[in-house]
Amino acid sequence: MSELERDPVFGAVARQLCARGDASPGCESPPPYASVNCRAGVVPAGERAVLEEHGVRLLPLGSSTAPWPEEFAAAVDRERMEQAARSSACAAALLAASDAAAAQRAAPRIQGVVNVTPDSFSDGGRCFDPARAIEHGLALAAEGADFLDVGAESTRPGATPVSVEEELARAIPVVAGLARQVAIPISIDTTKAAVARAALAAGARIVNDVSAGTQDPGMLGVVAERRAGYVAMHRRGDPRTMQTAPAYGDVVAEVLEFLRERCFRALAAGVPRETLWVDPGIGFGKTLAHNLELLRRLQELRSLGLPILLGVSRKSFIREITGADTPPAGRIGGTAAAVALGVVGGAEILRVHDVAVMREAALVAREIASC
Ligand code: PMM
Repeated sequence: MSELERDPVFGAVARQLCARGDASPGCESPPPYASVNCRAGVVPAGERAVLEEHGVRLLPLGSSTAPWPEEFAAAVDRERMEQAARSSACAAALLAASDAAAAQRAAPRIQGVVNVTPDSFSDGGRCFDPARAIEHGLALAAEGADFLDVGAESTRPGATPVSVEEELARAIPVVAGLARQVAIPISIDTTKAAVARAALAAGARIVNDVSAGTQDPGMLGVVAERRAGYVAMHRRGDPRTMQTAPAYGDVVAEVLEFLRERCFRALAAGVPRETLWVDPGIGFGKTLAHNLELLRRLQELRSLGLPILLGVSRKSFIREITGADTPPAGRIGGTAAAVALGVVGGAEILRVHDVAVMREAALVAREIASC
């Protein structure tokens, strides 16, 4: 058994979590009766008995056709599961995964982007001046953003890295200024532990790390120590190299495996599971075909049982589809389409530049999808 499979959350149960309310004729347990698909041997016999006693039936992997954890969340009897969780680690893990799945049914949340860079592709340095960046963040909050994401190093393909000193000088006054004036949580978009630490001290509450901890070995420790939220995003290579002929066998499986491994590392470093989000990293080391495949099969990432953050806003895959030479700020229709389908695919947090419009798109998509 791998290290991951032994982990109570990502392992035996949540990894295979793939459940449905059981409507089979002849089922004697009182409804609701929830089934979980589980590979043979991963749940110890003693735990299996406790689960069955409390209304959860373990089925062999592949014997159920309804694959998503929220169906388990809807079918499970919470009170009985809480009882089971007292004597079964598997039941506790299932309950945690089921809660995460239930949270995913809640309204999508919008993260507004504040780039304090001279060279971001999406807004071309509009907010490089700290006072303008703060003003922009306040405007996004007024438009209804649930979070603000402050970034001071461009991640666009070909971007040159900036030093820690430069990134601190750009980001910290903006984080501090916004934290004094808005009640919504602020995330710092950085791959550097020193920047994350300073931003958390200045009032940020979440670290958005597009390298998922692969760039700076100190990052996960800082996040755990400060009990901050953490976004682990998938990317291949770094901004200088990532668009040089990216290749995958199965892009979704590879992104999923990467995120699973990175989240496991975050958990091992002491980052609480409740504060982890995952992100497939649209446009980061991916061709148009890879981006489309990830968006089409986004729901497969839900098997991690963690909220999915999706960043599609104004990205160049939209231009590649439309062929229109519109500047990034004009890609609103394409962004709204991708946001709407992302919500249907299970994205819970949408990272966008145009908060009010995308909030509307996300809410309408959510409502239609949950009918
Ligand atoms: N995209 C950009 C920057 N940071 N962070 C996350 N988690 N996900 C993304 O997709 C993402 C990101 C690049 O876009 P920008 O230049 O508009 O910030």
